[in-house]
Amino acid sequence: MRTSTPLLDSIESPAQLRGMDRHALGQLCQELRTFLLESVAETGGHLSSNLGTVELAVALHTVFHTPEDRIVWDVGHQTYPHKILTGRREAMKSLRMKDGLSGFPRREESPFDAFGTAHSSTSISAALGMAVAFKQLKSDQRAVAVIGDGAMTAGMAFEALNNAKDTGANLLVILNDNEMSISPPVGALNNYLAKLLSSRFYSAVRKGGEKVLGIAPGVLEFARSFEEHMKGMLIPGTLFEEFGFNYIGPIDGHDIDVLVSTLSNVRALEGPQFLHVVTRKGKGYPPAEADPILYHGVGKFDPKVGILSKPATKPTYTQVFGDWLCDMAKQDQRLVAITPAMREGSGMVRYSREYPDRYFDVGIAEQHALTFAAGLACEGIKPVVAIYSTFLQRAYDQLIHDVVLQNLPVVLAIDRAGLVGADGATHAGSFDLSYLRCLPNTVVMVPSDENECRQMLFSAFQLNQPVAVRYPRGTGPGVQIDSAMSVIPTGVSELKRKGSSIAILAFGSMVAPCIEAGEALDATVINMRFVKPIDENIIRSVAQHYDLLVTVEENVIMGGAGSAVAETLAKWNLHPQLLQLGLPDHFIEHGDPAELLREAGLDAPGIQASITERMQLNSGQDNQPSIRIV
Ligand SMILES: Cc1ncc(C[n+]2csc(CCOP(=O)(O)OP(=O)(O)O)c2C)c(N)n1
Repeated sequence: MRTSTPLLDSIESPAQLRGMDRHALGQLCQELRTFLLESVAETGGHLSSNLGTVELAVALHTVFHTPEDRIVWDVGHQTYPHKILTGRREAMKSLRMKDGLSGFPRREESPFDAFGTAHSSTSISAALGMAVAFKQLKSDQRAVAVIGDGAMTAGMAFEALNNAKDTGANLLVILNDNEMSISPPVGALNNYLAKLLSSRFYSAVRKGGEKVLGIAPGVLEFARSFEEHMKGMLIPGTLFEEFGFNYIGPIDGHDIDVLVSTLSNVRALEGPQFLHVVTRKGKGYPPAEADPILYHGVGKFDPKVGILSKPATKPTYTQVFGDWLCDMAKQDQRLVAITPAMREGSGMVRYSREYPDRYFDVGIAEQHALTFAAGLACEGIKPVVAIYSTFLQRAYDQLIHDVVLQNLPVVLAIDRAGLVGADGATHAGSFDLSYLRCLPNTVVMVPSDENECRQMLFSAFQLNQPVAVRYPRGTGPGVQIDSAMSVIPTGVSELKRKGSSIAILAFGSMVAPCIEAGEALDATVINMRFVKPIDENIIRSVAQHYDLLVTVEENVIMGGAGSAVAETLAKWNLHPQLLQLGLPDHFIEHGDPAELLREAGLDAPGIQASITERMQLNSGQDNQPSIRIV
């Protein structure tokens, strides 16, 4: 039974907020927080960060003339209050479900979603682009970037800050500082922000500032110059002032009065503004305040009870990696592990506790993570970079220029390869096989089950060159995992099933459904194990002995593992029938992972159906030349 939220229920558009008195806005925030909690508890999704942005979303939509003024939410995982206020309250039921609301802002979803985000630290660049466009168009529209202290650690955020002053555009950057990334924040910037927050001087200025910013604009200039003067006397300009921003804050991001009055005044200021807002992750829901990491991303739960620990099931690939990492670190002192701010998601919590001196959370800094690993490798250390497929995209040049070109032994443990489900297209690992296999010096392995994943990670660690092991989100077939580790010979595939006329060359997560399809079709099934080097011997052999070769991968067909097979056939001038199955040439949106795979035709019945269809097509064209997709 949902708590009643009469005021919130009456809001169909943020324009309605603009005439509301402060008391009503306070009431609205309360109802919004209640609705948010109950709604996310029913659907699952991001919780802690959204509980922290309730007042900020209300204040922004009250003060700024959205959607004409643009709000760009960094990462966008904290936009549920914004979605609820902008006509999507009812649709929250369908959050992250197929054909339902996205968990992130999307331009096609609403005119209030000014910019699509999900990968972090893009907001300042995008909002700056908008602010400069408004300047050029002589429009008085405003552009606002809302960025967390975690997202602020990425180089790209600073590249944008660095560029802003010269443009002189009316950009407002709001730093939503909750002193947390997903896990505790890392690095010097975090220490610096903590200093800004704890400084008694700033507390004083803040109190003064609240008053100052609440009074008439005429007095504001005087007050600001007084504040500038005070700052100059006591401490040098803040880092953000050195970048040419007018720094304001820190202010309490849960005090709707302070937020509305401050934002109203800031909206009237010209040039780049930087507002430091302090919020609490999980605000208003004690279990989430106490454990914001656990409540960062949640499944369904009962808010009265909180999240209960789940009974152990078969291990996820992430856990298989985390266990291997600890075991390998024990065996080899040279191992260090690096994560770009994804300790929990990458299964590294135990490792971080057992090997704190050989554990590096570098912040949301994938590019740095790769080049940092390259430097370590130059000096004989053996770095393992744990990274999601989708986030590795960001470090592609560092991978090529710093790691691969110098042939440095860096192990990439690539998680969330293939479709990821509820997070949708922004987080899908659809491209890594294509963008990795074209790189010289690189070995690319695709485990088909948990044990093979462990053995491949071990094998990768023994090689003296760049190696990627890419594994999917979630659990695998659930095979027994050998604690003993042995090397899998590079570039050698494994016969899984012997059949006739059809040979299925399966890659990674697709081996299990291919075996099922192979049973039904009496096809030979080969676990290819390596995308690079591809097993040329087996491809040459099956090309000569089977009527139809089928490649199956959880990666885009273009340039992927099937393309490696096609290139091998072309190289040896072999022309068997070839059917390439994999992800299509369009983005696959959010939804249930199994359903998405089914839609892509990559479950066992789908694979079987595609092969059958091809066989029928061939038999109907007996006198025609063979169709060859090479
Ligand atoms: C490029 C990139 N790397 C990693 C992530 C995964 N990620 C999502 S939210 C998040 C933490 C963001 O922290 P912060 O900006 O402080 O926001 P908060 O959740 O604390 O509100 C991370 C690392 C991402 N979205 N994009």
